[in-house]
Amino acid sequence: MSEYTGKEIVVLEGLEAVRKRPGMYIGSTGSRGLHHLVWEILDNSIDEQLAGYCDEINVTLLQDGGICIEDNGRGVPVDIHPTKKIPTLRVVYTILHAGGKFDNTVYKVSGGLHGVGSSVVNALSSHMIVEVRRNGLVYRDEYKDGGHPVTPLEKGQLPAVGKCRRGETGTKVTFYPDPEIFETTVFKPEIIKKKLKEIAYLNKNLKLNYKNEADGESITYQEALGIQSFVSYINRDAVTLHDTPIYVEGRSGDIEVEIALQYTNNFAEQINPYCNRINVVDGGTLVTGFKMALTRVMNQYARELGFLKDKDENFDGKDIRNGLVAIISIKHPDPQFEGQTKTKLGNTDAKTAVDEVFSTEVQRYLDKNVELLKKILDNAMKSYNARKAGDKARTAVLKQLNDTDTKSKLAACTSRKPEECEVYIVEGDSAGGTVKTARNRKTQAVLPLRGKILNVEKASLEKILLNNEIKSMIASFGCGIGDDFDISKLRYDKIIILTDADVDGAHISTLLLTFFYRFMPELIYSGKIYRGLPPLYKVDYQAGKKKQSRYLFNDFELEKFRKNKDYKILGLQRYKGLGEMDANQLWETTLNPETRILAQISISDTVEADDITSTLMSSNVPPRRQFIMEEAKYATLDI
Ligand code: 0R9
Repeated sequence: MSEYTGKEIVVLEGLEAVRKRPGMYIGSTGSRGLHHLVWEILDNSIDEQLAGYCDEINVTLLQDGGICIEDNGRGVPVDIHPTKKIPTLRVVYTILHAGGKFDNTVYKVSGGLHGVGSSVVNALSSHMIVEVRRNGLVYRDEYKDGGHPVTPLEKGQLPAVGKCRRGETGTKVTFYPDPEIFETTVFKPEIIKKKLKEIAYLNKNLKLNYKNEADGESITYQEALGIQSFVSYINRDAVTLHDTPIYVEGRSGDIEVEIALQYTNNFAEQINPYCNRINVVDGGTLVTGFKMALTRVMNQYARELGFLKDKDENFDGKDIRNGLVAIISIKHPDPQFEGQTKTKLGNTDAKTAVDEVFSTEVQRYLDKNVELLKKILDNAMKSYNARKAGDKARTAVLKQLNDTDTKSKLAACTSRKPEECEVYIVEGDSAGGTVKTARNRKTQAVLPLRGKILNVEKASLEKILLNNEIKSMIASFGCGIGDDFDISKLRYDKIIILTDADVDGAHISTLLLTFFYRFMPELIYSGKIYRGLPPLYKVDYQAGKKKQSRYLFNDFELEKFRKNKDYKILGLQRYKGLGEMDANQLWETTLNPETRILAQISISDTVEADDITSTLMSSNVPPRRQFIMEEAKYATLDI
């Protein structure tokens, strides 16, 4: 191992720590953690773009299972590091927590690993190759088995392996995730493509070339209009109040602000905030600044244009955000990410900057687009009036929630300890009846729902709150809804959606998920929502002389079973619905915590989350069906 002696021990100790506790650095060793490796490397290229030196990134899924990411930035420096006395490139890729210190970019992307992820990715790879083009030369450094350098240095320097055009610069990283660390090392093209699409929206001058060697697919992602196109994409199936999203941009001190927004005829609002290209899903100061400015500006206009009279109270912020889809993207030189998951921005100057830039620029825009302004105020007025009516309805509903009548559909469990209780939300009264018989009465409650639940994307708050199925759920969970929501009051540790394994069942489940996503999102974020997966088949078979039967949960399992030469299939029953199982079978396959299969629902990223709401909830039928069928096949559900 060349000229490495004492120094290498220190290096490998750092990387060894990463290999011992990968979860601490990348969250998990499942598919999510695996893709995190790609995001870490990509982040470095995006940093280089933010610094103004890179405008193109190639991402190639290699035939042999590796992945190659290449940018045309300045190239990682290869000169000797002043204190470590080895090439800087090797420092970056082998010393934990090296990275940010050396770079002088103004806006450092400070994601999970604060831009120091290169060495972490190396530590978790069985093989990594880094190639840098700089000074008319091509340099290459290679590592094996979790970051051990295998390229001999020449007089302490990284040897050049070839020449390139002078002025041609860039970094190319190829790596192979270590199968000893990861449960799966297979990259999913769909996840990668989605990420690249999101990056393209957030970096309007960046060209991202995707290529998959396995199927020959190649796509270039480039969005000249950036977040403005992102908003159009989210709303692609929605009915919008205006064709082109409003776009404003500006700078306040060191902070750059960009906002795109468009109104739809939906009732829900959706604001996706990004700081330094990181989706701060819990919002924070940048969202507060935006909301304050929007409410103030619109109320001012409403009075000037006579929508509100002197005696009227102001529009509530929610009236003005009714049907709003917005992307806020700011660049901050020193972002403070707060909260347990570091997904909330804390800098107070971000609030002032967003407020200042947005209020000035949106007024400049709306003064020139008075017709659009009137449409927006009209829309707010409708919400204002509906809210007044809704307030009355809400009071009535909250009063009713205490009535035994609303709760009567719930077959409660006897335990009062939320940590051991779960509630099954079951499609239909008849299946509900069987579940009631089959369950463990102490810890399992059952709430049967009649027919399809309301599509909350399309209904007014008043209608939503008067819907019986929704009322039953709010009453049963005990934790309120919307602004009154309090997760500490939730009566159950798990809320399990149990529908038939068919298209209708998948649709009901999607409607329920949408309801939770819009009105009780914390239930999803804190991992309380599950889908029960009832078996699709019961197969009677002979293995040797023994006759046995087994439940199979999907077509893949059946296919696998059919291929197994040790079994002779004697009979196959396909369950059309939960109702076809008796109480014993239902207990064994779907209710018994020891043997059942549950899929925990999570939200993986914004583009995906948007997809579920806008793809599924549009009145455009084909994509909805397609998604439901696809979703029905898989056991791990990300929405
Ligand atoms: C394909 C993935 N790309 C990268 O990982 C990547 C890192 C990187 C980089 C710099 C330029 N491009 C990059 N691509 C860079 C260069 C310089 C200063 N800062 C950053 C320079 O030429 O002066 N680096 C990221 C960290 C480092 N370089 C550093 F620590 F080595 F400086």
